[in-house]
This record gives sequence, structure tokens and C-alpha cells, in this order.
Amino acid sequence: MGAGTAYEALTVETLPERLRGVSALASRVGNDPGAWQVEEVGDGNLNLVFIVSGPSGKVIVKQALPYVRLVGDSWPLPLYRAYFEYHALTRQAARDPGAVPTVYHFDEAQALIIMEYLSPHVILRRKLIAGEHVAGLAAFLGRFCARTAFRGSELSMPSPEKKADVALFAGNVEIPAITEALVFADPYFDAEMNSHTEGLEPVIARLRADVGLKVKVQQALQRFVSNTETMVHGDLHSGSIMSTDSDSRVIDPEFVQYGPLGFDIGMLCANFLMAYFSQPAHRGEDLATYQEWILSVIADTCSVFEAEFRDLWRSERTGILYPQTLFEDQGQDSTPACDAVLAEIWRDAWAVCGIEMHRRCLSLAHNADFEDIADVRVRAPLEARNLLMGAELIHSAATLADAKAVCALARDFNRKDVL
Ligand code: SR1
Ligand code: MG
Repeated sequence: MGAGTAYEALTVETLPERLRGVSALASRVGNDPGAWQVEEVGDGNLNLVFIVSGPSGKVIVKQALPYVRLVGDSWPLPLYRAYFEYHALTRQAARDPGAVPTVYHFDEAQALIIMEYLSPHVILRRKLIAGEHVAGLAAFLGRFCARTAFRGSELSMPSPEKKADVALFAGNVEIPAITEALVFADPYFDAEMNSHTEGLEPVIARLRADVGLKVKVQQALQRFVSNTETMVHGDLHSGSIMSTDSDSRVIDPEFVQYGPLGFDIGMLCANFLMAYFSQPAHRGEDLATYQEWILSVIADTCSVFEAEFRDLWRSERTGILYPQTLFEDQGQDSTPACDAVLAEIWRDAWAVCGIEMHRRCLSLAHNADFEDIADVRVRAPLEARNLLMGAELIHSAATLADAKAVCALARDFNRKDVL
């Protein structure tokens, strides 16, 4: 496929012929495209994802479609999101080496990224539904969130470089607009693409009647759209993480933008909490033990995040923010400043966490943790606990002591019959 060839979506049939000249692919899979096996495995909401296998190995070929796959071509979406995903992957790889798949090739015209095939990794959400443990998960995720947050901000980056990056990613307009609508607005009114489990109506009415809640959600949106503190992954849920029993990677950063330092870890915790609340429908005798393991992942991820952030504060605070000249060089301790930055991070994180817990049950694009529960009479009460805890988090985001307090709250809601 020559440079500048007009965009065309790949198919299982056309891929070998069209990509035969891409040396980054042939050198890893084998030089004879006739010997390649191609499988389309994309189960996300937006893109085509192919596994290409050959005598010498396997790679992933990911191609953006010019529309939202989940909805169809009635909802066009720009191909340029692959460009931002590519740039996000390179930055994440630099900021937390080994945390994301290696990129082998990027073709802007075809909106196509060829990258490392992760094996035997599977989507973390599937492991959580199946009741599997992942060793080292919290340490990996806490470090990833802290490193990408800190190293993508002016706590660390040279200011001109960071400002250039903010300008670059500001071109990713339509994708953040999805988050602005589906996450921050649609759950709180009768939006066209919404859906919910039958039986949740009283809980939904309660959320929508809560003006204070909607104000807090809009304040979080205001920070999301106007606070360019760091480069966020933007869609860090358990479907954007691939794990084995002892190794994990973060994938799929096409929702990248510059945003609040606490955004990713907040969204991540929400997805663990939804895994937690859905477990009564997925587990048997091991229910209590497995739910406690999920809570331990939340608590440990947050404490690793905090420890790593404080470590980076001491060792890599080379940007214009809170410079050493104002503190350490004058014999003063900057810990109170770090405490204050972290307090804001957690305030933002817990608000985003509660909002994400709402959107996955109320607007477009629900998650399998709940959706796989076929019996709505089982699903609705579990989602109700999740929705009401989400509201509690949004209301009390600024005053929650720490992640352990959030876990204690989850245990309380898990015992409640709210329908
Ligand atoms: C129309 S896209 C819906 C959702 O899928 C992505 O994975 C994001 O979570 C987005 O909100
Ligand atoms: Mg995705």
C-alpha cells in the first residue's frame, strides 16, 4: 500500500494483499502474504482489529472506521483519531516504559496502527467477570496512572513542550465530545441513545431530581474540558487493559486529550467498583473473597499511585510548577504543596468515578460486567447499588478520606436493598 493511497477499510480478505509491502509487518509475520492468517477480533465500540499470524509471528493491525462501529454509519467519526492514538502510545511508552504495546508502524492515510500482539493476555474485564486474579495488577496500574499523570504535566515537562502537546492533542475534537455527552450529560436526562435495565426507573428519577448532583457533575465536566493538566488516556476502563495472570498492559488510548490529573484513576476505579457490584451474579461460594480482592485492587492501586506520585515529586519535579527554587532551595519542605495537589487529584478522581458508574448503566455503551447478567431482575438491584454509590461519590468527592473509605462505602452499598 503506497503512501498517500486513499483510505479504505481493510477486510480479512484484502489485508494480505494491501499490507504485503509493509516491512514492519512482513518482517515479523513472514514475507509470504499467502501464508498469513487474518482474523478480525475487534469487540470494541469503534474500530477494526485484526490479528495477523504467519510462520514467524503475530501482530495486531488496528484500523479506525469512519463511523462509530457500535452504532453504524449514521454516526460519522473522523479517521484522524488513529493519529492521536499513535501519538498517545508513543508518549505513554516513554512515560511508563513497557506499559503499552510496542508500535511497529503507523499509516496516517489508512488510519492504521500495526503493533505488538499481546499473548496470552486477555481483556481484564473478562477476567474480572470470570473471577480470575491478576498478580501485580494494582502496582502496575497505580504506577501507570501516576507516571503518565506526573510526566505529562508541567510538574515535570518543559513548558514549551507541554504547550505544544496540548495544542497537538486539541485537534482531537470529536472523540472527547463523545465523552462530554455520553459520560457527563446523557445519564442525567432522557437522551436519545440512552438505555437502562427495566426496574431502575425510581433510582434514575432520584438522580435526575438531584440538582446538587447535576451541578457537581457539570463542575467535573468544566474541569474536564478546560483543565489541561496532563495527557490523559481518556478511556481507562477494564476493557482498555489486557492481562495474563501476572502481567498487564494498557491499550487503546484514542480518547486521549489533555485533562485533569485525576481523570484516569477515577475512571479506572469506577470500573473496578462496577466489577465489584456485579459479582453476586457471576460468583458462587467464592463471592465474598473475590469481591474483597477487587476492593484490595482499588485500595492498592490508589496507594501505589500516591506513593509513586510523591516519589516523582521528590525526584523529577523539573517543570515550572512548584519549582525547587521556591521550596527546597530555600530550605523549605514542599510536602504541603504535594499534599494539596494530591487532594485536588482525589477530589476530581472520585467525582469522575461516580459519573462513570452512572454512564455505564444509563447512557450508550454499557459494560459487560452488568450486561452479561441476562436476568434483569438480578441485574437491576445490582446496578441500583452501583448508581446510588456513584451519586454518593459525586456528592462527597471533596471530603472522602482515601480509597479505603471508598471501599468501605462500597461494602455498605453492597449490603443495601435499594430497589
Ligand atoms: C460511541 S463510543 C462509546 C464508548 O466506547 C468507548 O470505548 C468509550 O468508552 C466511549 O464512551
Ligand atoms: Mg476503547
